[in-house]
Amino acid sequence: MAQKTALIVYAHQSPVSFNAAARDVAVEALTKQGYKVLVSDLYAMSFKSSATADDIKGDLKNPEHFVYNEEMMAAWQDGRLSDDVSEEQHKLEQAELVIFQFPLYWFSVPAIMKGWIDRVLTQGFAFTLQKMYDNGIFKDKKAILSFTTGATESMFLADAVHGDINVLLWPLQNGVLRFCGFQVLAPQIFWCPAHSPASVRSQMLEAWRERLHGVFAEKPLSFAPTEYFDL
Ligand code: FMN
Repeated sequence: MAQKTALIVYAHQSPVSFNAAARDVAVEALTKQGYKVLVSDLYAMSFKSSATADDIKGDLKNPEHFVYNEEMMAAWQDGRLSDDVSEEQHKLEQAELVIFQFPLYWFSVPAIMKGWIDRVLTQGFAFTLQKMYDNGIFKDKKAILSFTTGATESMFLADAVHGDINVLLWPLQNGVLRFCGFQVLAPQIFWCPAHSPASVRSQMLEAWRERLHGVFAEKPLSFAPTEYFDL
């Protein structure tokens, strides 16, 4: 049987950060289960975050009016995407599980990871107007947002200062992941590791390791089925 593959898309500048430790735990736990683990270390790769015409090799279809998604779709079809985008797409194709590991920046992913989303999940490759949500291209793949926060859990409640964490996860979990068909597993949230004692940080990492041992049996989060809507 072919070896299963997991991809960790990782965004942190420091190899001694909590995020790096969470990545290492995932690499170890998944490798132990026989998975081939690919890591895209975005800062180490100096991954380009801006979606521009440089992502396309050869002539543009319409240089007078550049439309990024249309040019990217045409380039994907013709094998003219830049090498960095193609390489990430190739990793994603192989992966049954994708973990996005990042520190929460402004209620979202860091810009470098948003760049990965903008540039790698091109129309045609990651979705079409017919293939999205329940019928999405990546419906056989699972994805997890695994992230650290600066704030505490009690600050991210519906009646607390930052509001319900699920509200800010909606664009990423529904608008990006589920839109492309991914089965979205529960987010892994490491609350405020920078201000937690070492013992709490170790417990958080151990809980992550423990979770990853059963991760392939986890039931995905439920979203409203596409058939509820007129598309
Ligand atoms: N923490 C939050 O709880 N909410 C935020 O919206 C948020 N935005 C941030 C934006 C920037 C640009 C930076 C640098 C930090 C932000 N933080 C925010 C704090 C980081 O999430 C926190 O420092 C990080 O998760 C700690 O993980 P680390 O120890 O691995 O660096």
